[in-house]
Amino acid sequence: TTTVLQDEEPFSLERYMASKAATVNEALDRALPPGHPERLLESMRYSLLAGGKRVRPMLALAACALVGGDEAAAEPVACAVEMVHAMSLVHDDLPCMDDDDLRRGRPTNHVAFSVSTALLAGDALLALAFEHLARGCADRGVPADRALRAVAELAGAVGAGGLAAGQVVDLASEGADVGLATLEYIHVHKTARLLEAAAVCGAIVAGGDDEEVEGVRRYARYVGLLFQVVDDVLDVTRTSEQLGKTAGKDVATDKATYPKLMGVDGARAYAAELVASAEAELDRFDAARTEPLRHLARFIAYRQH
Ligand code: GRG
Repeated sequence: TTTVLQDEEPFSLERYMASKAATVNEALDRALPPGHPERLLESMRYSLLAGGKRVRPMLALAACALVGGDEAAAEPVACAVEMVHAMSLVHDDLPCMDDDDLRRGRPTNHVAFSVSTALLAGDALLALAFEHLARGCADRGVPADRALRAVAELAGAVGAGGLAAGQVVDLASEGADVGLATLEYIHVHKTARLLEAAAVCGAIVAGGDDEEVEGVRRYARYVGLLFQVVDDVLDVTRTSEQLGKTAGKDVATDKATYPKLMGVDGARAYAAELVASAEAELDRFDAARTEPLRHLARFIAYRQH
């Protein structure tokens, strides 16, 4: 026998994220302009289309749906925030910044191409982000005032009050005795601000009111900090496991971290506080629409690696 009405399957974050990532990857592929100069476009594709969890696009789509919007309206936001994220990673890896050779398990952009190409590919991705956002909103009939607010929000997250601020303070803090306030400043600007812009812009293009938009902003900020606190705690756990295996070998720990500044238990307690605060922000919304964001916060809090 068949039943007409079936119980809905329980929510699976993994399935949800895989499906959003697939949608976004297709849209990103279409968003990259064809043509010349080939080397520049190849370098842009290299960093935009290979790997990445697509957490920021997912936040944009989920925040749009959260306030009752049609997810298609947030596609330009989802792509734009991922373009900004990709360019920030390309620039972050450059010799004048963190000087990294590997990213997502393969050579960094400037190693695979060249420093000058990587620099320009980053610049071009940043410009493309805003072009795609503005054009995409217009094409989808997103009201111009919403589109403009989204553009301003994203620009704010990138500039001297956002990623660039976080990076400059991070670079200046290398080897310095950094306190909790500076550590938090770096993470809020390097990580939380873009996550925030992703969610906020998703809610804005969907027509969320000010209260909804600010609730979404606080949720994303808590999640951004949570991400870093948990990362730091996992680093300690991993390091002590490694130390067990390679007894006597010292691991470089000159960087300020939450466990270092508040102890492992203190950092764990802070993470618990952050996930509770993030979830509390969702209580104002229609419960049926909060599932993806609720599960994302819990996943970030309780992940094991
Ligand atoms: C903004 C003009 C301009 C320049 C960039 C380099 C820089 C200034 C800022 C650094 C930004 C940076 C690298 C922040 C780290 C953010 C972070 C938490 C990265 C890891 O994000 P995941 O885990 O990565 O989402 P995947 O690989 O999954 O995409």
